[in-house]
Amino acid sequence: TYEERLEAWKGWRTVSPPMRKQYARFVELGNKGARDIGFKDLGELWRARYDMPPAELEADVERLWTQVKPLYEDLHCYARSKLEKRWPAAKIEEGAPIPAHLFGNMWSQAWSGIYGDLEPFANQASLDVTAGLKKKGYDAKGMVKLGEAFFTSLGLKPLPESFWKRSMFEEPRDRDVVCHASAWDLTYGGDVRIKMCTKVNEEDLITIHHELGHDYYFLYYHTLPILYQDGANDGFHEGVGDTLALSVTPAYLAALKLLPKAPDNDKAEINVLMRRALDKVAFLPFGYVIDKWRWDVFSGKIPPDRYNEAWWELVQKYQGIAPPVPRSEADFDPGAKFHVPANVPYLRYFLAHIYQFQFHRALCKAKGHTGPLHKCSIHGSKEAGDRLAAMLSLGASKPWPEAMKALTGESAADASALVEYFAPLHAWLKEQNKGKKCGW
Ligand code: X8Z
Ligand code: ZN
Repeated sequence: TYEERLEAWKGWRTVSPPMRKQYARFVELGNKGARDIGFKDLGELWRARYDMPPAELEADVERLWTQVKPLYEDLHCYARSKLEKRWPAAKIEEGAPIPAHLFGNMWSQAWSGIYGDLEPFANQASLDVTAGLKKKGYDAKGMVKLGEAFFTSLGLKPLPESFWKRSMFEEPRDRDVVCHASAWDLTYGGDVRIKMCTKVNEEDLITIHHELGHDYYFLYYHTLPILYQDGANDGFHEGVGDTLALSVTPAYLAALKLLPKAPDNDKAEINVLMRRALDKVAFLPFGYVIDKWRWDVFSGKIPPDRYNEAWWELVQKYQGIAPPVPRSEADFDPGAKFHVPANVPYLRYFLAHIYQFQFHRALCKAKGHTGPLHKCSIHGSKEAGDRLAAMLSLGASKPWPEAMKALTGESAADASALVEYFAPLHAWLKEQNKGKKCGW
C-alpha cells in the first residue's frame, strides 16, 4: 500500500543521521590525504583517474548526460502519468517531480520493480524470469553456474575450483555480513571470488553476471605486472558483466526454458525495451548525482550544514524526483546509500551504463549480428569472446581510450549506442507523451 511504501522509505533513512557528523570529519581527513599527495581535494583525486585532466573528465561526463537526457525525460514523463493514476494519494502533478517512494527501489535508482505498473501492453508473454527460476528449482549456486556458462559460451575459460570453494553465494544463518554484492581479487593464483546474499530472482541473476564480469577481468589481467592489474578505468570494470547481461534476452531465456517462447511482434518488443529502460535509462541521472554531490562536498562547495538540502536539489534537478515528506538537516539521506558510507566512488556506474551499450554494439558487430541492436545476443559467439578477452587482457596497461579502441574501434565514450538501442522505445514514448507537460 501507499502507507507501507512511505514507511519503508522513511524507515530506511533512519539509519543515516548518526553518520552525518562522522561523514563531515571523514571529508576533512580524506581531503587532507588528497592534498598531501598534490590534489586540491579528494573529489579531484577521484576525477584524476581517467587518463585526462579532471576538468576535461567533468565536461565529458556532462556531454554524455546531454546525449541521453531527452530519452530519460520522456521515460520520466511516461512514468509520471502512469504513477499519477496508480497512486492518487500521492497527488502527482504534471510538470512536477515524482515522489521518491513509488519506484519499487529504495533509492529510485532502477525502476524495473514497478514494471507491472508501467507495462506498455498487457497480455503479452511474461518477461518475469523469477517465476521460471523458481519453477526450475534453481538455487544460488545454480544461478552462478548459469552466469559462468554465458562467459564460457564466448570461449572464455571456466572459473577456477577455488572460486566455487571460497565464494559466498548465500546469506549465512549464523552471522551478520555485508550483503551488498561484491567481487574479490585475492591476487595470487587466480583466487577470485564473489560475495552475495543471492535470492532466487531476476535482479540477482543479473547481478551475478555483473559480479562475474569483475572476476573475469581479474582473471584476464592476472599475468600483467601488478600495477597494471586493474581495469582500463573503473567504469570498464563495472561494465563487463553488464555487457553480457544485455545479451540475456527473452530469446536466450526461452532457449533455457526459463521463459515461455517469446512472441515476435512490435508490442512484445516495446515491453522488453521498457523493462530494460526502467533499469538502464532510469539509472543514468542517479549514477551522475551521487558523485556530483560528493565532488561538491569534497571541494567545500556544499558545506556540512547543507548536506541534505543540496542532495535533494541535485536529485530534483537531474532525476526529477522529490522526497515524499519534508526533509531537513536533521536527516542525512545520502548516507542511506551503500556507496557513500562505504566510500566507493560512483561515477564508475554512470560510465559503465554508457560503455556497456558501446561494448554491446561492437561485440554484436563482431558476431555478425544484423538488425536492431536490442535484439542481439552475443551468447555463443567466439568472435565476440575473442574481442572481449583482448580488451580484458590489457588491464590498465594502456590509457582507457586504447582499451576502448581494442574492443570497439572507437576511442571516445559515446552514448549513441544506448540511444540506438532504445530508439524504438523512445519513438513510442514520444507518441504516448503527446499533449503532456513533460519535465519538472
Ligand atoms: O554496487 C553495485 C554492484 C557492486 S560493484 C552490485 N552496483 C551499483 C549499485 O548497486 O548501486 C551495480 C549497479 C549500481
Ligand atoms: Zn560492480
